[in-house]
Amino acid sequence: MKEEQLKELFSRASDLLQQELGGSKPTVAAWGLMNAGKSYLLNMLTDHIQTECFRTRDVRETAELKQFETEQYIFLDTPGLDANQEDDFVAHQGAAKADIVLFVHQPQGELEKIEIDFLRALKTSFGEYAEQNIILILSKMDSEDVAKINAIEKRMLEQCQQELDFLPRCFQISGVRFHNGIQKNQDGLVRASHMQKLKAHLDTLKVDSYAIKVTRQRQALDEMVVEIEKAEQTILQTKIAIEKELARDFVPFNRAIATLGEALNNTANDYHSFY
Ligand SMILES: Nc1nc2c(ncn2[C@@H]2O[C@H](COP(=O)(O)OP(=O)(O)OP(=O)(O)O)[C@@H](O)[C@H]2O)c(=O)[nH]1
Ligand SMILES: [Mg+2]
Repeated sequence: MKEEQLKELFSRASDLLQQELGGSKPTVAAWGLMNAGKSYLLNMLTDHIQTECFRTRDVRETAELKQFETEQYIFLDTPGLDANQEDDFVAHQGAAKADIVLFVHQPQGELEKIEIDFLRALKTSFGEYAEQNIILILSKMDSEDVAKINAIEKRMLEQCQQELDFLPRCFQISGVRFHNGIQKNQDGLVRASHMQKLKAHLDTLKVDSYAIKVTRQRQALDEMVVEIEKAEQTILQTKIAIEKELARDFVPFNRAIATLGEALNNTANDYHSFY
């Protein structure tokens, strides 16, 4: 382990310990792969119909955390995950702050391995709150037929159960239908977007933000202790290796000294016997 890595570990630990645990409204973060529809979803959940609060686009758009506060919640947008550790750092920071995570998946097929890996870590960090506070969103449901959307949802839940032993709620959502429904005053479209179902579900959640944050902090600190112990082991092993190497390097030197000592003794003896 390099010195910077060790420093980063300690700075993360101290950030965690200093984290505010109470006081503000619960945070709902949208999290998921790039282009999944996170920002669009948050615009609809916060009733940004005419003007966007969270910028959306077809290419990677969100790079920073962005939030909007409503009466009940703070909604937090995060950059799309793409398995590139550096770029994902901000997204992980966002998820770490959340009390509720909307895990957004677009209907291109089942959950990808990387999504399952992200969900696994998220689930662990939420402890006993995982099943209630991590909500799967199958976005863009308008882009495929009903049978395909249902099949993808079924598969996603199967994957969660089989691979993560986890059965969260899943909502099929169409932000676009909600947007058009509100703009054109068409109740049918609004209903078919399922957005109100999701809003109603969020309203019923009794989020104990303090308890969740304490659980997540404890979990993160436990993981950090394991990392610090690993770092300690690496350092100890390096120390032993250096000591061994030093001892090895001293063998010829010690031998030379011993030979020299012997030679000096012999000379001294010769000298004494001479006189
Ligand atoms: N058909 C359809 N398209 C959608 C829907 N929601 C979002 N989109 C489109 O999907 C694209 C990506 O949407 P964003 O909300 O920007 O996706 P994101 O997950 O925030 O993307 P990043 O921030 O770049 O990771 C945009 O072109 C949206 O218009 C939806 O419900 N239906
Ligand atoms: Mg975005």
